[in-house]
Amino acid sequence: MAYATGMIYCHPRARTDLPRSDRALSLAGSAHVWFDTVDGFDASGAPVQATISLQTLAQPRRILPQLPTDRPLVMGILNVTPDSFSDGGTAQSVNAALTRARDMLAAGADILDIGGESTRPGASDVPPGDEIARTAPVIAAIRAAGIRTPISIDTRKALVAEAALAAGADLINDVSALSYDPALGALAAQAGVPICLMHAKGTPQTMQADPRYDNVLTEVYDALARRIDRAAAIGIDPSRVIVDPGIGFGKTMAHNLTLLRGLSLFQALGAPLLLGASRKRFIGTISGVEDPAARMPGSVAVALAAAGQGAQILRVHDVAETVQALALWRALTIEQGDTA
Ligand code: HH2
Repeated sequence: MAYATGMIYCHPRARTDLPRSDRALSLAGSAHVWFDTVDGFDASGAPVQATISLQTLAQPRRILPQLPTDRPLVMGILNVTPDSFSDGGTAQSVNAALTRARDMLAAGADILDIGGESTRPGASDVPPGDEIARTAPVIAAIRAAGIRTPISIDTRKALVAEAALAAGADLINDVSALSYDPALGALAAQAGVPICLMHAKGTPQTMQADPRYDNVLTEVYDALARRIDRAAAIGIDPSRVIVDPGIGFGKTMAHNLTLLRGLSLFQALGAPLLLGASRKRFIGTISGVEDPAARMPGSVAVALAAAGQGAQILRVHDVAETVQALALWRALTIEQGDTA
């Protein structure tokens, strides 16, 4: 179903090839990704004139004052859970988590995403008290160690986010896009921190039970547009919202691939775009690699593809490998200068 009657989708065609055309504009302030064509289409898929201002597509997406806007940022995943699908149980003590944080920062992570509840398919809810006991001490320890790097709290719950912000977190990452805990939106509005709204169809318990869409790209786009409106109605400044199509959350492999191929459409929402595909099941299915921890090469390939579509934040487990790949991608896609 389309977001609104007469909805027109405006899809900037992201490119990184050189030289750029005379009409090239940088996509969302990127030094690497450009466009000179915006394809407009309506809910039936019929081509129409694009209506979006080029300024909206070209403007940089500022997430926090200390973070650059002209290149993809790497968000390192730090799960302090016993059961996350690929790294569960590997950073359960505060000391182990602090060591992992230091390693990811030394490897070049721009943001740390700390989570105390697995949202893998079939996972069950963790009581807020347990989630706080897992995450807040780790955030406090990172700050006590003098580390100032932005920290995101990966939670659906206001109490957990509140404790994390008090311990020194800077942004909220909500995989339910404000649909799980009614109090989370008010907290984000009052704290004035950036919040990532991720698309999911269903809950972790149900989401992989035969998810269906008529058109996954426009339906996820419409849902995110509605979430941005709802966040604004709660009092969240639209410039604080980050969007994420939610790879693997109520999506088949074909859905994930369609979203990745069309990812630059989401730039028309005017918000920074986060992508989390790291080690997910479709990477294992396509590559034939069963062990999630061994899916680094495929994950890096997807991260580079997302970077090429202008994604502003790449949420990854393998920080060093992703940073290295992006360094080369950046050298090869910059219009001027070289790295000599
Ligand atoms: N994926 C996971 C968790 N949080 N947040 C955003 N914004 N986007 C994602 O794609 C995303 C996310 C699931 O991955 P992981 O944290 O590795 O596993 P688990 O949920 O089992 O802890």
